[in-house]
Amino acid sequence: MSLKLYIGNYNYSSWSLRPWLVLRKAELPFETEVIDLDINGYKEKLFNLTNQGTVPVLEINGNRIADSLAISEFCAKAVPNLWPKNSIDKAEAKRVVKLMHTGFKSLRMEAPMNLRRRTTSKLPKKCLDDAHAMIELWDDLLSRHNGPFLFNDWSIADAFYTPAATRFASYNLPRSERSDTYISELMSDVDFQEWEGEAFIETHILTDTDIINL
Ligand SMILES: N[C@@H](CCC(=O)N[C@@H](CS)C(=O)NCC(=O)O)C(=O)O
Repeated sequence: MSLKLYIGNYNYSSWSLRPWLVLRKAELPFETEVIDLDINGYKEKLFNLTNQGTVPVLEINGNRIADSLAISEFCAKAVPNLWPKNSIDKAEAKRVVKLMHTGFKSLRMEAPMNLRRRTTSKLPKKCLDDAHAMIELWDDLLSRHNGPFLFNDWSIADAFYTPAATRFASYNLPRSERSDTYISELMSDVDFQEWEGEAFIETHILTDTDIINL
């Protein structure tokens, strides 16, 4: 099987990071191609890949699928154990992944992933409410599953919350001790560290994202 993952910029593209982590944990060999976002002609490039006009996109033997969740589901069909084994945990993991995929909008807008960023500036209340709700969700799952991950062993749920974890570090968001340990666990993951290393040396800058909450 020949796999190629088209991604956005390492520093900013949270949706790209998720399936990249899933492919890594699945140990499926894949090539990566970065598409610089928000520059002349970038949207055309994205629409040339799929009619969704976004990254990530996974090319499988010449066929392409867009969307972080669709790509993750493809990997979970190809390789066992990317979702929790227990069927109740699996159902709940899918619920919390969907929640991340569609929810926490203010946190996503007001505190976008920006791996090079460290700031202590004040964030809007809605964004802080989202962050608080995420910590409550993590604390509940971690206390019920005995950690270090949301469902004990690493799963797609942890891939979906890794970009969110980085926002707590970038924007100095309040968190419980238990969730702080979880954030450290995700951010010290060897695959995440490789991605972050790419972000640190990447030169493409999204000025509009960098000036949010300066
Ligand atoms: N629901 C999609 C969202 C993908 C998405 O919004 N990707 C961003 C990059 S992180 C993108 O392609 N932005 C370019 C644009 O919207 O013009 C997914 O899960 O993959």
